[in-house]
Amino acid sequence: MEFEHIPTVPTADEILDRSFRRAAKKMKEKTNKDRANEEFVRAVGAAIHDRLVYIIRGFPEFDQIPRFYREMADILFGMDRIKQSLGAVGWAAKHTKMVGNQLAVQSRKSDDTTIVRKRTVARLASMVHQIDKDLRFLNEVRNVLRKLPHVEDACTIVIAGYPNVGKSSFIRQVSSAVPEVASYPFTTKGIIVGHRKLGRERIQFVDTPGILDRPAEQRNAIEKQALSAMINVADIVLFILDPSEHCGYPMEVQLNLLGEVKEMIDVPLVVVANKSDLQVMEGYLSMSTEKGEGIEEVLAAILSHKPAVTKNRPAPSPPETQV
Ligand SMILES: Nc1nc2c(ncn2[C@@H]2O[C@H](COP(=O)(O)OP(=O)(O)OP(=O)(O)O)[C@@H](O)[C@H]2O)c(=O)[nH]1
Ligand SMILES: [Mg+2]
Repeated sequence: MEFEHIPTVPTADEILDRSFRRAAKKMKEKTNKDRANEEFVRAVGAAIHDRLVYIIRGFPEFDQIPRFYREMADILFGMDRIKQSLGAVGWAAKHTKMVGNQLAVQSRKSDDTTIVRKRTVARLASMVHQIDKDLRFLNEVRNVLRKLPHVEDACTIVIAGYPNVGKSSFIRQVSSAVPEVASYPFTTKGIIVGHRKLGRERIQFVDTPGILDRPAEQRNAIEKQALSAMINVADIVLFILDPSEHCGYPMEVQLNLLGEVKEMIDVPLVVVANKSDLQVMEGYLSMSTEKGEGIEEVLAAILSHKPAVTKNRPAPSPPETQV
Protein backbone atom coordinates (compact mmCIF):
# COMPACT_ATOMS: atom_id res chain seq x y z
CA MET A 1 0.00 0.00 0.00
CA GLU A 2 1.04 3.54 -0.75
CA PHE A 3 1.46 4.78 2.81
CA GLU A 4 2.67 1.74 4.67
CA HIS A 5 6.38 2.55 4.54
CA ILE A 6 6.33 6.20 5.53
CA PRO A 7 8.87 6.41 8.39
CA THR A 8 8.04 8.13 11.69
CA VAL A 9 8.40 11.89 11.41
CA PRO A 10 10.62 13.19 14.23
CA THR A 11 9.88 16.40 16.17
CA ALA A 12 12.07 19.50 15.83
CA ASP A 13 13.90 18.68 19.07
CA GLU A 14 14.59 15.11 17.97
CA ILE A 15 16.01 16.33 14.66
CA LEU A 16 18.18 18.93 16.37
CA ASP A 17 19.37 16.55 19.01
CA ARG A 18 20.47 13.88 16.53
CA SER A 19 22.00 16.42 14.14
CA PHE A 20 23.99 18.17 16.89
CA ARG A 21 25.28 14.82 18.06
CA ARG A 22 26.34 13.86 14.52
CA ALA A 23 28.08 17.22 14.04
CA ALA A 24 29.80 16.94 17.44
CA LYS A 25 31.26 13.62 16.39
CA LYS A 26 32.66 15.21 13.22
CA MET A 27 34.06 18.03 15.30
CA LYS A 28 36.05 15.61 17.43
CA GLU A 29 37.88 14.41 14.33
CA LYS A 30 39.68 17.80 14.13
CA THR A 31 42.47 18.63 16.55
CA ASN A 32 42.62 22.37 15.79
CA LYS A 33 39.85 24.20 17.74
CA ASP A 34 38.96 26.64 14.93
CA ARG A 35 38.86 23.88 12.28
CA ALA A 36 36.73 21.85 14.67
CA ASN A 37 34.23 24.69 15.10
CA GLU A 38 34.08 25.26 11.35
CA GLU A 39 33.52 21.56 10.77
CA PHE A 40 30.72 21.53 13.34
CA VAL A 41 28.94 24.44 11.67
CA ARG A 42 29.07 22.84 8.23
CA ALA A 43 28.18 19.37 9.48
CA VAL A 44 25.19 20.44 11.54
CA GLY A 45 23.56 22.25 8.60
CA ALA A 46 24.11 19.22 6.38
CA ALA A 47 22.83 16.79 9.03
CA ILE A 48 19.59 18.72 9.51
CA HIS A 49 19.18 19.04 5.75
CA ASP A 50 19.58 15.29 5.28
CA ARG A 51 17.05 14.45 7.97
CA LEU A 52 14.49 16.84 6.55
CA VAL A 53 14.95 15.54 3.00
CA TYR A 54 14.53 11.99 4.32
CA ILE A 55 11.17 12.99 5.80
CA ILE A 56 9.92 14.45 2.50
CA ARG A 57 11.09 11.42 0.52
CA GLY A 58 9.22 9.14 2.93
CA PHE A 59 5.90 10.46 1.64
CA PRO A 60 4.62 9.29 -1.73
CA GLU A 61 4.11 11.65 -4.66
CA PHE A 62 0.44 12.31 -4.00
CA ASP A 63 -0.25 13.19 -7.63
CA GLN A 64 0.95 9.79 -8.74
CA ILE A 65 -0.79 7.45 -6.32
CA PRO A 66 -4.18 5.85 -7.07
CA ARG A 67 -7.04 8.27 -6.80
CA PHE A 68 -8.71 6.38 -3.94
CA TYR A 69 -5.71 6.79 -1.65
CA ARG A 70 -5.23 10.40 -2.70
CA GLU A 71 -8.87 11.10 -1.86
CA MET A 72 -8.55 9.34 1.49
CA ALA A 73 -5.59 11.55 2.41
CA ASP A 74 -7.54 14.59 1.26
CA ILE A 75 -10.71 13.65 3.16
CA LEU A 76 -8.85 12.84 6.35
CA PHE A 77 -6.31 15.69 6.42
CA GLY A 78 -6.74 18.01 3.43
CA MET A 79 -4.31 17.68 0.55
CA ASP A 80 -3.46 21.39 0.60
CA ARG A 81 -2.47 21.22 4.24
CA ILE A 82 -0.31 18.13 3.69
CA LYS A 83 1.42 19.75 0.73
CA GLN A 84 1.90 22.97 2.67
CA SER A 85 3.60 21.13 5.52
CA LEU A 86 5.82 19.13 3.17
CA GLY A 87 6.66 22.45 1.48
CA ALA A 88 7.61 23.99 4.84
CA VAL A 89 9.94 21.06 5.56
CA GLY A 90 11.48 21.48 2.09
CA TRP A 91 12.00 25.18 2.78
CA ALA A 92 13.74 24.42 6.06
CA ALA A 93 15.93 21.74 4.45
CA LYS A 94 17.17 24.16 1.82
CA HIS A 95 17.82 26.98 4.26
CA THR A 96 19.49 24.99 7.01
CA LYS A 97 22.08 23.70 4.57
CA MET A 98 22.62 27.17 3.14
CA VAL A 99 22.98 28.77 6.57
CA GLY A 100 25.38 26.01 7.66
CA ASN A 101 27.59 26.62 4.62
CA GLN A 102 27.47 30.42 4.95
CA LEU A 103 28.36 30.35 8.62
CA ALA A 104 31.15 27.84 7.97
CA VAL A 105 32.72 30.39 5.60
CA GLN A 106 32.23 33.12 8.23
CA SER A 107 33.81 30.90 10.81
CA ARG A 108 36.94 30.51 8.69
CA LYS A 109 37.36 34.30 8.62
CA SER A 110 36.34 34.90 12.21
CA ASP A 111 38.60 35.56 15.18
CA ASP A 112 36.24 33.81 17.53
CA THR A 113 34.97 30.60 15.93
CA THR A 114 33.20 29.54 19.13
CA ILE A 115 30.86 32.51 18.84
CA VAL A 116 30.06 31.58 15.22
CA ARG A 117 29.37 27.99 16.29
CA LYS A 118 26.97 29.14 18.99
CA ARG A 119 25.25 31.52 16.58
CA THR A 120 24.82 28.66 14.13
CA VAL A 121 23.21 26.46 16.76
CA ALA A 122 20.78 29.25 17.68
CA ARG A 123 19.81 30.05 14.08
CA LEU A 124 19.36 26.47 12.99
CA ALA A 125 17.41 25.58 16.11
CA SER A 126 15.08 28.50 15.51
CA MET A 127 14.53 27.47 11.86
CA VAL A 128 13.74 23.88 12.74
CA HIS A 129 11.45 24.94 15.60
CA GLN A 130 9.51 27.06 13.12
CA ILE A 131 8.39 23.89 11.35
CA ASP A 132 7.73 21.86 14.50
CA LYS A 133 3.95 22.05 14.03
CA ASP A 134 4.35 20.82 10.42
CA LEU A 135 6.50 17.92 11.58
CA ARG A 136 3.96 16.93 14.23
CA PHE A 137 1.12 17.22 11.74
CA LEU A 138 2.98 15.08 9.17
CA ASN A 139 3.60 12.45 11.82
CA GLU A 140 -0.11 12.35 12.59
CA VAL A 141 -0.85 12.02 8.85
CA ARG A 142 1.69 9.20 8.66
CA ASN A 143 0.21 7.38 11.65
CA VAL A 144 -3.29 7.42 10.21
CA LEU A 145 -2.54 6.82 6.52
CA ARG A 146 -0.31 3.83 7.13
CA LYS A 147 -3.22 2.06 8.81
CA LEU A 148 -5.54 2.44 5.84
CA PRO A 149 -6.41 -1.02 4.56
CA HIS A 150 -5.00 -2.52 1.40
CA VAL A 151 -7.43 -2.45 -1.44
CA GLU A 152 -6.13 -5.30 -3.51
CA ASP A 153 -6.13 -6.07 -7.18
CA ALA A 154 -9.22 -8.27 -6.86
CA CYS A 155 -12.91 -8.10 -7.61
CA THR A 156 -14.20 -5.54 -5.10
CA ILE A 157 -17.68 -5.33 -3.63
CA VAL A 158 -18.35 -2.11 -1.75
CA ILE A 159 -21.14 -2.29 0.84
CA ALA A 160 -23.03 0.95 1.27
CA GLY A 161 -26.18 2.35 2.81
CA TYR A 162 -27.56 4.42 5.65
CA PRO A 163 -25.95 4.10 9.09
CA ASN A 164 -27.01 1.21 11.32
CA VAL A 165 -28.68 -0.86 8.57
CA GLY A 166 -26.39 -3.88 9.00
CA LYS A 167 -23.48 -3.33 6.59
CA SER A 168 -20.84 -4.48 9.05
CA SER A 169 -23.02 -7.40 10.15
CA PHE A 170 -23.11 -8.53 6.50
CA ILE A 171 -19.35 -8.29 5.87
CA ARG A 172 -18.75 -10.27 9.08
CA GLN A 173 -20.96 -13.03 7.71
CA VAL A 174 -19.34 -13.27 4.30
CA SER A 175 -15.66 -12.38 4.74
CA SER A 176 -12.59 -12.38 6.93
CA ALA A 177 -13.34 -8.88 8.24
CA VAL A 178 -14.61 -8.50 11.81
CA PRO A 179 -15.72 -4.88 12.13
CA GLU A 180 -17.52 -3.68 15.19
CA VAL A 181 -21.31 -4.05 15.10
CA ALA A 182 -23.39 -1.86 17.39
CA SER A 183 -26.89 -0.52 17.67
CA TYR A 184 -26.00 3.11 17.03
CA PRO A 185 -25.22 4.99 13.79
CA PHE A 186 -21.67 5.67 12.57
CA THR A 187 -20.19 2.71 14.39
CA THR A 188 -17.95 2.19 11.36
CA LYS A 189 -15.84 5.33 10.89
CA GLY A 190 -13.50 4.24 8.13
CA ILE A 191 -13.01 1.77 5.33
CA ILE A 192 -12.64 -1.89 6.33
CA VAL A 193 -11.59 -4.63 3.93
CA GLY A 194 -12.39 -8.34 4.19
CA HIS A 195 -11.70 -11.22 1.83
CA ARG A 196 -13.44 -14.37 0.73
CA LYS A 197 -12.17 -17.28 -1.33
CA LEU A 198 -14.17 -18.02 -4.44
CA GLY A 199 -12.71 -21.18 -5.93
CA ARG A 200 -9.12 -20.22 -6.62
CA GLU A 201 -9.88 -16.55 -6.70
CA ARG A 202 -10.11 -14.08 -3.83
CA ILE A 203 -12.80 -11.46 -3.81
CA GLN A 204 -12.77 -8.47 -1.58
CA PHE A 205 -15.54 -6.79 0.40
CA VAL A 206 -15.25 -3.19 1.54
CA ASP A 207 -17.34 -2.15 4.54
CA THR A 208 -18.00 1.58 4.61
CA PRO A 209 -19.42 4.06 7.11
CA GLY A 210 -23.08 5.00 6.73
CA ILE A 211 -24.05 7.84 4.45
CA LEU A 212 -26.91 10.28 5.06
CA ASP A 213 -29.17 11.66 2.35
CA ARG A 214 -28.05 15.28 2.40
CA PRO A 215 -26.25 17.78 0.18
CA ALA A 216 -22.65 16.88 -0.67
CA GLU A 217 -21.23 19.98 1.04
CA GLN A 218 -22.82 18.97 4.36
CA ARG A 219 -21.32 15.47 4.38
CA ASN A 220 -18.64 14.82 6.95
CA ALA A 221 -15.26 13.11 6.48
CA ILE A 222 -16.72 9.76 7.60
CA GLU A 223 -19.40 9.77 4.89
CA LYS A 224 -16.96 11.03 2.25
CA GLN A 225 -14.76 7.97 2.74
CA ALA A 226 -17.72 5.74 1.88
CA LEU A 227 -18.49 7.73 -1.26
CA SER A 228 -14.87 7.64 -2.36
CA ALA A 229 -14.74 3.85 -1.96
CA MET A 230 -17.89 3.45 -4.03
CA ILE A 231 -16.67 5.69 -6.79
CA ASN A 232 -13.03 4.67 -6.90
CA VAL A 233 -12.66 1.01 -5.98
CA ALA A 234 -16.02 -0.74 -6.46
CA ASP A 235 -16.57 -3.31 -9.19
CA ILE A 236 -20.00 -3.97 -7.69
CA VAL A 237 -21.91 -2.00 -5.05
CA LEU A 238 -24.17 -3.75 -2.54
CA PHE A 239 -26.67 -1.27 -1.15
CA ILE A 240 -28.34 -2.33 2.08
CA LEU A 241 -31.76 -1.02 3.14
CA ASP A 242 -33.44 -1.45 6.53
CA PRO A 243 -37.22 -1.49 5.95
CA SER A 244 -37.81 -2.13 9.66
CA GLU A 245 -36.43 1.38 10.20
CA HIS A 246 -34.82 0.08 13.39
CA CYS A 247 -31.70 1.81 12.15
CA GLY A 248 -33.42 5.06 13.11
CA TYR A 249 -33.96 6.40 9.60
CA PRO A 250 -37.20 6.26 7.55
CA MET A 251 -37.32 4.34 4.28
CA GLU A 252 -37.97 7.54 2.39
CA VAL A 253 -34.50 8.94 3.08
CA GLN A 254 -32.86 5.54 2.55
CA LEU A 255 -34.50 5.32 -0.90
CA ASN A 256 -33.45 8.89 -1.71
CA LEU A 257 -29.87 7.90 -0.97
CA LEU A 258 -30.26 4.82 -3.14
CA GLY A 259 -31.38 7.07 -6.00
CA GLU A 260 -28.36 9.27 -5.50
CA VAL A 261 -25.98 6.31 -5.42
CA LYS A 262 -27.45 5.02 -8.70
CA GLU A 263 -26.58 8.34 -10.32
CA MET A 264 -23.12 8.37 -8.83
CA ILE A 265 -21.75 5.00 -9.86
CA ASP A 266 -21.25 3.29 -13.19
CA VAL A 267 -20.83 -0.26 -11.87
CA PRO A 268 -23.54 -2.87 -11.16
CA LEU A 269 -25.67 -2.25 -8.09
CA VAL A 270 -27.34 -4.94 -5.98
CA VAL A 271 -29.97 -3.78 -3.51
CA VAL A 272 -30.96 -5.88 -0.50
CA ALA A 273 -33.41 -5.27 2.32
CA ASN A 274 -31.89 -6.43 5.61
CA LYS A 275 -33.50 -7.30 8.97
CA SER A 276 -36.11 -9.54 7.32
CA ASP A 277 -36.65 -11.08 10.76
CA LEU A 278 -38.31 -7.78 11.68
CA GLN A 279 -39.87 -6.66 8.40
CA VAL A 280 -39.90 -7.90 4.82
CA MET A 281 -40.09 -5.53 1.90
CA GLU A 282 -41.70 -6.70 -1.33
CA GLY A 283 -39.78 -6.15 -4.54
CA TYR A 284 -36.27 -6.44 -3.06
CA LEU A 285 -33.94 -9.26 -2.25
CA SER A 286 -34.15 -9.82 1.47
CA MET A 287 -31.89 -11.15 4.19
CA SER A 288 -31.39 -11.20 7.92
CA THR A 289 -27.76 -10.97 8.93
CA GLU A 290 -28.93 -11.57 12.48
CA LYS A 291 -30.51 -14.93 11.66
CA GLY A 292 -28.10 -15.72 8.82
CA GLU A 293 -30.99 -15.98 6.35
CA GLY A 294 -30.87 -15.02 2.68
CA ILE A 295 -27.09 -14.42 2.72
CA GLU A 296 -26.31 -17.05 0.06
CA GLU A 297 -28.93 -15.56 -2.28
CA VAL A 298 -27.41 -12.11 -1.86
CA LEU A 299 -23.93 -13.49 -2.56
CA ALA A 300 -25.24 -15.22 -5.70
CA ALA A 301 -26.85 -11.96 -6.89
CA ILE A 302 -23.58 -10.11 -6.32
CA LEU A 303 -21.51 -12.73 -8.08
CA SER A 304 -23.81 -12.81 -11.09
CA HIS A 305 -22.41 -9.35 -11.82
CA LYS A 306 -18.81 -10.31 -11.21
CA PRO A 307 -16.91 -8.83 -14.11
CA ALA A 308 -14.37 -10.85 -16.06
CA VAL A 309 -12.04 -7.89 -15.83
CA THR A 310 -12.18 -5.69 -12.74
CA LYS A 311 -12.01 -1.96 -13.08
CA ASN A 312 -11.45 1.22 -11.12
CA ARG A 313 -9.00 -0.35 -8.69
CA PRO A 314 -5.90 1.15 -7.16
CA ALA A 315 -2.60 -0.22 -8.40
CA PRO A 316 -1.72 -3.75 -7.22
CA SER A 317 -0.44 -3.99 -3.69
CA PRO A 318 1.68 -6.73 -2.13
CA PRO A 319 -0.07 -9.96 -1.13
CA GLU A 320 -1.66 -9.89 2.30
CA THR A 321 -1.19 -12.53 4.94
CA GLN A 322 -4.71 -12.13 6.39
CA VAL A 323 -7.55 -14.67 5.62
N1 LIG B 1 -33.03 -7.58 13.95
C1 LIG B 1 -31.95 -7.46 13.21
N2 LIG B 1 -30.97 -6.63 13.60
C2 LIG B 1 -29.88 -6.52 12.82
C3 LIG B 1 -29.73 -7.24 11.61
N3 LIG B 1 -28.54 -6.91 11.06
C4 LIG B 1 -27.97 -6.01 11.88
N4 LIG B 1 -28.77 -5.78 12.94
C5 LIG B 1 -28.49 -4.87 14.06
O1 LIG B 1 -28.45 -3.55 13.56
C6 LIG B 1 -27.48 -2.77 14.29
C7 LIG B 1 -26.49 -2.16 13.32
O2 LIG B 1 -25.71 -3.16 12.71
P1 LIG B 1 -24.31 -2.84 12.02
O3 LIG B 1 -23.89 -4.05 11.29
O4 LIG B 1 -23.37 -2.24 13.01
O5 LIG B 1 -24.79 -1.69 11.01
P2 LIG B 1 -23.89 -0.76 10.06
O6 LIG B 1 -24.72 -0.49 8.85
O7 LIG B 1 -22.55 -1.34 9.86
O8 LIG B 1 -23.83 0.57 10.96
P3 LIG B 1 -22.77 1.81 10.83
O9 LIG B 1 -21.40 1.25 10.88
O10 LIG B 1 -23.11 2.62 12.05
O11 LIG B 1 -23.12 2.51 9.57
C8 LIG B 1 -26.83 -3.74 15.28
O12 LIG B 1 -27.46 -3.58 16.52
C9 LIG B 1 -27.12 -5.11 14.69
O13 LIG B 1 -27.18 -6.12 15.68
C10 LIG B 1 -30.79 -8.13 11.24
O14 LIG B 1 -30.76 -8.81 10.22
N5 LIG B 1 -31.85 -8.19 12.08
MG1 LIG C 1 -20.71 -0.55 10.30
